[in-house]
Amino acid sequence: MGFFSKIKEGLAKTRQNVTSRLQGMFDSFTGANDEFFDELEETLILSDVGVDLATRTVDDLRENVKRQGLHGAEEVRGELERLLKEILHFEDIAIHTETKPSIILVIGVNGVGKTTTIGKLAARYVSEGKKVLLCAGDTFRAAAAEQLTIWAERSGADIVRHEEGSDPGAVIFDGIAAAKARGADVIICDTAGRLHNKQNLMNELAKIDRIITRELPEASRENLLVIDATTGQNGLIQAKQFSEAAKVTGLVLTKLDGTARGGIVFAVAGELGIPVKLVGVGEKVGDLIDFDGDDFVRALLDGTEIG
Ligand SMILES: Nc1nc2c(ncn2[C@@H]2O[C@H](COP(=O)(O)OP(=O)(O)OP(=O)(O)O)[C@@H](O)[C@H]2O)c(=O)[nH]1
Ligand SMILES: [Mg+2]
Repeated sequence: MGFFSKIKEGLAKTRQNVTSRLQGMFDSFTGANDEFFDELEETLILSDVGVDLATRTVDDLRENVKRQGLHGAEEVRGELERLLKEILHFEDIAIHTETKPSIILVIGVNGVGKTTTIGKLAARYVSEGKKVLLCAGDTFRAAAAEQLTIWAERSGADIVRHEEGSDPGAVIFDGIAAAKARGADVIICDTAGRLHNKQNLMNELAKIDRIITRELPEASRENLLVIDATTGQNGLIQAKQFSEAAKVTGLVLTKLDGTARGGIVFAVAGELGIPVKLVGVGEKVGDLIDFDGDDFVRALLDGTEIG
């Protein structure tokens, strides 16, 4: 299944909510008047685009429609599509794994889907013929390393883990050494989503980030922040906090299948200025897709059934 069909399927709940509402608006379109723009703004806000961004987008649309003299429903829809695509457009949305080894650090609050995303990513790289090493950097929760071990076995990746309660920085350090010794292509590091307090967590992440920089100064490097799409605008607040601990190179938006408010994608990309690189649309290993902003917008605005 291509990204377009897969994202359409993953967006089923959002499509029932947002897409059908937009479709209804364009079906009964009688002109780009205040009523139309107000309803559009409301629809965007209800889909979690965020008040500021929704207002800005509708203002831009209003202005462009006027300036370019756009009339019919298709013309207005086309301009809306262009504006939405612009929000999601970033020059570089690749996950960089060029060097051997390359390293991906996965961060985010507890329960957002970090470990699951790592399992899915590991399976993907292994299937591409890469040697993958997982680092169990979440030493806080007893079951965390166990969960990662299951994903490692399932996907055919190696794993480096220490005892519960040990220093996460030491696990990452050992993981990097093991990757160098074993000739691994990609290292993927799990981290805790919760420690005794938030400041602890941020300090720990900053420390891990420094260790990676020191041990692999030339390596391709990703710090992926995982955000649960169902938590709405809360995800934005988390993202701002994590960005202070480590430079986030990309966002992973999980559980898009579980929300009727997929507009959160615009909020995170638009407000944070960080590209969405991956989206999770289910719990299974294949339910992780490379994000494509153009297709995402098309899937959101396309009122036809999944083909
Ligand atoms: N529906 C759906 N569920 C998901 C997705 N990604 C993860 N999950 C589920 O979310 C739950 C939490 O996932 P984890 O991967 O354990 O989350 P975590 O961030 O590692 O959590 P902590 O280790 O507690 O910090 C699990 O039940 C996953 O199966 C997704 O894209 N869609
Ligand atoms: Mg976890």
